[in-house]
Amino acid sequence: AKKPVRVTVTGAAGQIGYAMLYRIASGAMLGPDQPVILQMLELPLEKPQQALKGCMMELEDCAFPLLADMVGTGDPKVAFKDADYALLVGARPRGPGMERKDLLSANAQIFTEQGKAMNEVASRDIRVIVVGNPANTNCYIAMKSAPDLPKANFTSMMRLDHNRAVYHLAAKVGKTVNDVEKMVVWGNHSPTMYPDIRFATIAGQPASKLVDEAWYRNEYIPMIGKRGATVIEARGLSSAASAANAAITHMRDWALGTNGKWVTMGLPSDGSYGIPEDILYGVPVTCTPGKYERVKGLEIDAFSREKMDATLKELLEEQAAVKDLVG
Ligand code: NAX
Repeated sequence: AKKPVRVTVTGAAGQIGYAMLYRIASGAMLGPDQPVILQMLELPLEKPQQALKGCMMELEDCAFPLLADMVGTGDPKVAFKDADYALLVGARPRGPGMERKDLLSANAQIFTEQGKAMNEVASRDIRVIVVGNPANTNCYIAMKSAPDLPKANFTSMMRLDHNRAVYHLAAKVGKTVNDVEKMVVWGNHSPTMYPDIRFATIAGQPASKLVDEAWYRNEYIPMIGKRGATVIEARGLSSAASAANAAITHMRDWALGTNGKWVTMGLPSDGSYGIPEDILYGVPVTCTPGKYERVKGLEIDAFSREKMDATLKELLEEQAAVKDLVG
């Protein structure tokens, strides 16, 4: 049998955490033959710690064969100890009257602390996905706070945006998600993201020939960008099951590979596509087990450049707002 790996989940008792823990413990993330040890972090306050205990009772009661052990804690140094994978979901939500800058700085503190804890106690090749918003900038902060860990191991979640983009493109032409290849969602996890279908195919046909350009520009792009808000309107709560699923598939693809299929990850930029180095930005990748590789050399036309620069501008503004708090 394989040796268990340690998986940290922060914000474990929140709604995404609750939709995520049981799937990780069932093998949905790392495969049906990989035992896991769940290391769950919640705020060190009575209510969230109590809720976390409840989640752990349910994990016990699932009797998952792959769940080798579990830890629940309010201390990041316990949660990240020797961790091989970390899903950073917990973040400070925007409260009433809170300015964008306050939100960024509250999160900068959380992700500085967690980055430092990982730097100190995690496995030297811990693989990290940041889900908590603003995900790309939070990931940037964690990465900068963990200088002894490989930068390339810090990623942010663009996969929910990617999955939304795939589904709605397939649905438009009456096909299924299985028919869609080579989707890209560039940039920030925010309404400025740019779902780019120029390389996409649907059942082997170029997507841009199958859908109307005006629909793509005027309806599809804004619909994908605002999908999170549309779910909130309907459900009264933000996306949780789909967000947990996106994080799990992001990690699964990274750990087990994509067999040549393109997926979108937020990665620290290597300078390609005109994105300044280290900015966390959604780009297309393929994965082989344990390793992602950027899809390189894609042509960027004028429309795309404008869209990619607009979402970059927002990321640069976020970065500027937290500059003094980093590193
Ligand atoms: P919830 O408020 O239900 O859960 C968050 C949990 O995190 C709470 O239980 C809270 O106690 C805990 N927490 C807060 N600060 C913490 C800290 N410093 N250490 C440990 N735990 C902490 O939110 P939920 O709906 O689960 O969403 C979590 C985050 O995901 C939010 O920031 C949300 O904006 C973000 N999302 C990101 C998405 C993406 O695509 N990148 C999509 C979905 C989601 O909106």
